[in-house]
Amino acid sequence: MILEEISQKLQMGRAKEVKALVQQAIDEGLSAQEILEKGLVDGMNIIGEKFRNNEVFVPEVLIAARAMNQGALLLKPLLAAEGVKAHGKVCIGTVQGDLHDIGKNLVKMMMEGKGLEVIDLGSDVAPETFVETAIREKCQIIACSALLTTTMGVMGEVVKAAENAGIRDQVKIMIGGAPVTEEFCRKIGADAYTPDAASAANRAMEFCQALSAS
Ligand code: B1M
Repeated sequence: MILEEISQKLQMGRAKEVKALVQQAIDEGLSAQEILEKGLVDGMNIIGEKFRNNEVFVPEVLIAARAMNQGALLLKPLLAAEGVKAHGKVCIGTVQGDLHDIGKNLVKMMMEGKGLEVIDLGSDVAPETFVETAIREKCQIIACSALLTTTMGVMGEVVKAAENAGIRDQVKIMIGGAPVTEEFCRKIGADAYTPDAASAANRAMEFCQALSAS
């Protein structure tokens, strides 16, 4: 079945083949949502689980994500036309003073793989930029990454900036990155620490589902 084939080729990182199969599925009359969820997202979920279990590593995830993006590009206009709404909106960035963005990019890709809309603020992002973006774009989640012990403190400033802007009860603040811990998360008053990209995406989905149910 073509959707299974899309999922498998995505897991193998075969961007060109994924793109061609997605086009074939569109031509055969499958809906964009079905192609997205049962083909692309399915493949990305499997890669995410394997990554979490150390069965595949960063390069495999990056090439799978590239294949996902190629396929998703073809679906984007169709999804808009079908009126498929994203499951939620996240703004993500690496905090001020920190230029490490590989982990952040993986988190972004996994979240997109779950059907979330992700605004990527890049790296070296000031606390106010996270908060202003969340307000302007009506994000349910602010997601912060830090790789340096010297920059992880900025995550506490993001929490404070959200409090000062009066939006703390309207956004969930998620944090992660190699030096970050659950204890640190509690200390700064953020909502969730997750150790890897796949669990970050799962938790973001849980937050968005809970918010849309309330
Ligand atoms: Co730098 N660097 N680096 N570096 N670098 C580290 C982080 C370091 C541990 C190396 C070392 O000394 N052993 C060390 C930090 C020490 C510390 O603070 N404890 C370090 C240092 C010191 C520095 C500089 C200060 C070096 C210097 O100039 N003297 C400098 C700082 C620059 C700056 O940021 N201002 C620097 C620069 C760089 C490069 C630019 C050369 C490059 C970054 C390129 C880039 O990102 N575009 C770089 C790299 C590549 C690394 C290492 C080698 C690899 C980091 C990486 O990408 N890992 C790193 C050493 C190491 O980790 N072995 C190191 C792969 C990535 C997939 O993992 O980002 O941890 P990670 O993401 C994971 C999880 O943490 C999690 O999910 C991902 C996977 O599932 N995750 C989240 C990440 N964000 C999340 C957010 C979430 C949830 C989960 O929720 C929102």
